[in-house]
Amino acid sequence: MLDALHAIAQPAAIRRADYRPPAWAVPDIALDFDLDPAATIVTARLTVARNGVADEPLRLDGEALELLTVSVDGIAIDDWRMEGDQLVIDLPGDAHTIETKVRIAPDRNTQLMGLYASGGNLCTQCEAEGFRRITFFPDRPDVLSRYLVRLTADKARFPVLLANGDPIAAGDAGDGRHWAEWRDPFPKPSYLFALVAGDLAVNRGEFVTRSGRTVQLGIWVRQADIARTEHALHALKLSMAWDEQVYGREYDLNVFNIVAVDDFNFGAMENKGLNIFNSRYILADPDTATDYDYDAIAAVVAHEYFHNWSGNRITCRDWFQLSLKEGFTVYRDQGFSADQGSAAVKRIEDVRGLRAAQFPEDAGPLAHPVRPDSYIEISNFYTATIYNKGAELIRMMATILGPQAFRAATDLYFERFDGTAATCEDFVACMEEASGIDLGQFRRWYSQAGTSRVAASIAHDAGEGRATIRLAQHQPPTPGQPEKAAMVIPLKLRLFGAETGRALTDEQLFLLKDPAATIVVDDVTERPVLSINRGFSAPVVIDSDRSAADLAFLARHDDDPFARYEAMQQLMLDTLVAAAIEGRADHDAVVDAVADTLANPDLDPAFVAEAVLLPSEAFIGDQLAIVDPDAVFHAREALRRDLGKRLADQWRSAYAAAPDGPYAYTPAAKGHRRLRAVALGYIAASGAADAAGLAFSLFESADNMTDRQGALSALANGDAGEREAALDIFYNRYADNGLVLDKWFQTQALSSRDDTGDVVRQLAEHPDFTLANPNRARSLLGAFGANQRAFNAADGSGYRFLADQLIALDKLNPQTAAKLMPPLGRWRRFDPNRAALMRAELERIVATPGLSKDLFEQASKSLD
Ligand code: 0A1
Ligand code: ZN
Repeated sequence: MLDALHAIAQPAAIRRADYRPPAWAVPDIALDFDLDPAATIVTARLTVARNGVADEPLRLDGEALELLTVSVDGIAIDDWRMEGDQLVIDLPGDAHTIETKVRIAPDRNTQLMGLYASGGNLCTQCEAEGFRRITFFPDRPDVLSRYLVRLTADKARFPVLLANGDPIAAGDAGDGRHWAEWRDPFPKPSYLFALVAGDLAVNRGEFVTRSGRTVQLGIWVRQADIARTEHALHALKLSMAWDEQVYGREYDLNVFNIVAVDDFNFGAMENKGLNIFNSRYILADPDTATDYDYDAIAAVVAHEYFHNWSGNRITCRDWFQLSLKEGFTVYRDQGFSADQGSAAVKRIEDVRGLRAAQFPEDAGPLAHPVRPDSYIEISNFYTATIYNKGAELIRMMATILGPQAFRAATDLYFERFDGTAATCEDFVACMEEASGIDLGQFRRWYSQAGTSRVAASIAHDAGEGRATIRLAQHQPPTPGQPEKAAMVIPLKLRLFGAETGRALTDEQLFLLKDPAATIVVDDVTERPVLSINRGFSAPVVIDSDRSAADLAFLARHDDDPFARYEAMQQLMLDTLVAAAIEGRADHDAVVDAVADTLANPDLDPAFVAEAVLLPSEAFIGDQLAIVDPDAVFHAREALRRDLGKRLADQWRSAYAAAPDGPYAYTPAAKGHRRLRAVALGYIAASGAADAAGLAFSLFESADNMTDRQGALSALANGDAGEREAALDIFYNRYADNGLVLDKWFQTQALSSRDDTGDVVRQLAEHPDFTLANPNRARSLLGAFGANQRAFNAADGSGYRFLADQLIALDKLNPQTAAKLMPPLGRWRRFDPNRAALMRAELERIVATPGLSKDLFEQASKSLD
C-alpha cells in the first residue's frame, strides 16, 4: 500500500529500451484555430492509418485541454475514454478521419509551452511535448504529418497570421476578423508545428538558392524594434549560403520567417519555415548589444536555420536521440561561426563553454550519456551534454574520417534518411559506410557518461635519440555507471624541441583505444616537449606532468593556437590551484608568460585577450578535491592584482592600442574591444588610483554596448563612487529596454564584491524583477548561481534564496525553474557544512506540494 502511494507521488521514468513504433500513423492533419487570448477553439481533423497490431486503439496525447467534441468519420461519438492524459478511441479497421474540438486559454499559459501570449501577441512552443497542450495528437517525434492550418483572429489586434510552410490563401471573415491558410508540404512531427498571430512589423529580404529559386525572408518583430533586425537578417542569408557550400543543403520552401518574442524558455526554435526566437537572439544595434550578443545572434540564427536539414527533413525517432539533431546542428553552427572570423578564437570560446557547463554536468549528479537511457521529464535533457558534448562527438568522427569522407558520410545520411525519423545509430552507420572505418568502439561515446581523463608523460633517451610517450585513459564512474570500458580517444600530438623551439615531428593523430599505450618516436635529438590534444581534438581532461617551464615554452612556441592557449591556461591553473591549497604561490611564470603574450606583435588581439584571461573561479574549483570558494576567490584575486601591478604599462598600452573610430562589427575591431575590456579589468584589479576614473570615462564616452558594459562590469566589482553613478545612468538610459535591463541585473549578480548576496536579494524585490519572464529570471538567478563565492556563502543564505525563488518559479514555469537548479545540486563538491545546507534546500524543494515533474527530477536526482 505504502509502495503504491509512493509510486503515485513519484513521476515515472521513460526508458529508451521500451521504444515501440506508433500503432497509428497520421499522414495528414487539418487544424483550424479560432484565436482569442482568453479562449481559443482548436478543431483538428486527423487522417489516421493503422500501423501495427490490429486491436491497438488510437491514443492521442492531451494536456490542459477542455475537450468539446469528438467525431469519427464525420459522426459524433461519446465512447471515447481518458487514460491519464491520453484520449483513447477503439477503432475498427485501418483508416479513419478523427475530429476533435478543444478550448484552450493562451493568456493563462505561464509555462510558455503550447499556445501562449507574449507582449500581446500569440505564439507557440511545441518542442518537446507542447503540441499536446494545443490539441489531441500522438505527440511523439516519429509520427510525421502534412499540415494544413487555418487561422482566424481579430484583424485589428492580430493583423499578422503566420504558420509553417507556405501561405496559400487569406481573406476577411466578417465581424472585424480575418483568416489565413498555410500549407506545409513536408511531413513533420508535431514538435515542429508553430503559429504566430500578432501586431508585428517585418524586415524582408530575399535569398536565391543555388538552383535559382527565390526565397522570401522575413524577420518579424514589434514595430519599435525593426531597426535592430538587420544583423539577424544578414546572418540568415550567410547561413543559407554556407549550408549550400559546406554541406550541399538547399532551402526547400518559398518563405522563411523568423519571429522574435520576449517570453521564451530557451534560445530559439526551429519550427519548419517559421522559427520562433527569444528576442535576445534577434535584436541588435551597437548601442544595446555587445559583440558577444552579435556573435550569439549569428550563431543561433545559423543553428535554427541548419535544423531545416539536421532536425526537420531528418528528425529524431524518439527523444533519446535528441543529440542526433542537436549535437550535429551545434557542430554545424560552430563551423559556420568559425568561418566568419577567427577559427582559433571560436574554438577557444567553445571549449571554455564546454568546460563551464558540460564538464561539471558530467561530473555531478545529473550526468547522463549523450544518448540517455531514461528520463522523467524530457525538457530536462536539453543539456550541455546533449548539445555540446554531442557536437564534440561529431567533431571527433569528422577528425577520424577526414574532411572528404566526412562530407561523403553526411551526404549519405541526408539522402538516405530524408523524410524520416532517425537514430544516432543511423548517423554513425553512415559515417562507417561512407568511410569504411569501423566505429564499433566509438559508439561508447554515446552510451558512457563522464569526462574521460588521459594521463600523459614523455621520457627522452638522449643517447638513443628516442622519445617515449606514455598514455593511459581513465573513465570516472557516474550515476548508474560505476564501471566503463575504454573509449577511442583521438589525440592530435606534436613534439617541440626545448632548446631550439622548433617542431621535431609533424602533427600526428593518435587513436588511443586501449587503457594504456606507448608511442615511440625516433630521431629526437633534443629534449622534447609534448603538445597534446591539439585543437582540443577530444573532449577529455589531460593530466600531464609538464613543468611550468614547459608550459611557458609551449605558450610561446606551439604553432597550434589552441594548444598555445591551453598551455597558458594550464600554467595559470597550476599556479591558482597551488595558491588555493597553500594560501600563496609563486606568480613569476604566469607573469612572464602573460608579458610575453602581450608583447608579441604577431598575435591577433582577440587571441591575446583569451590567452591572458585567468580561468574562472568555477573551473579552478573543479580542480580541487573539495571546493573552497573563498580560497579560490582570493587566490585568483591575488594573481589578478599581481598581474595588474607588475604589467601595469603593458595593460595601459593594450588598453590604448584599440584604434579610435565609430563602432564596427568586424573581427579586427571586436578583438581590440575584447582586449581593451580585459586590460581594463587588470588595471582595475591592480588597485590603480585612476582605474575607476578610466572605467567611468569609457562608460560615458563609449558609442557601443561592448565597451559600455565592459566598463560597467569593471566598476561593478569595485567600491568607487563611480559604481553607483554608472549603475544609475545605465538603468535610466535603458529603462524601457528589457534586454539591456537584463544586463543590469546580471552585471550586479556577477559582481565579485562582498555584498553581492545582499544586493541580489534586494534586486529580487526590484519593481523590474519578475519571475514571469525567463530572461529576467535567468539574468538574476542564473548569474547568481554562477557566482561561485557569492552563491556559496558559508551561512547558506545563497542556497536558501535560490530555493525560495525556484519554488515560486516552479508554479509559473517549471522548465525554467528546473534549468536554474543545478548549482544547488553540487553539494558533494563542497565541505560538510555547505553540503548539509544545500541538501536541506533540495529536500525542501522535493517536499513542496504540487512540485512539477521538471523540478522534481532535477532535485531528487541531485539528492541521490
Ligand atoms: N530545438 C531548440 C531548442 C528548444 C528546445 C525546447 C524548447 O522548449 C521550450 C525550445 C527550444 C534548439 O535547439 O534551438
Ligand atoms: Zn537545436
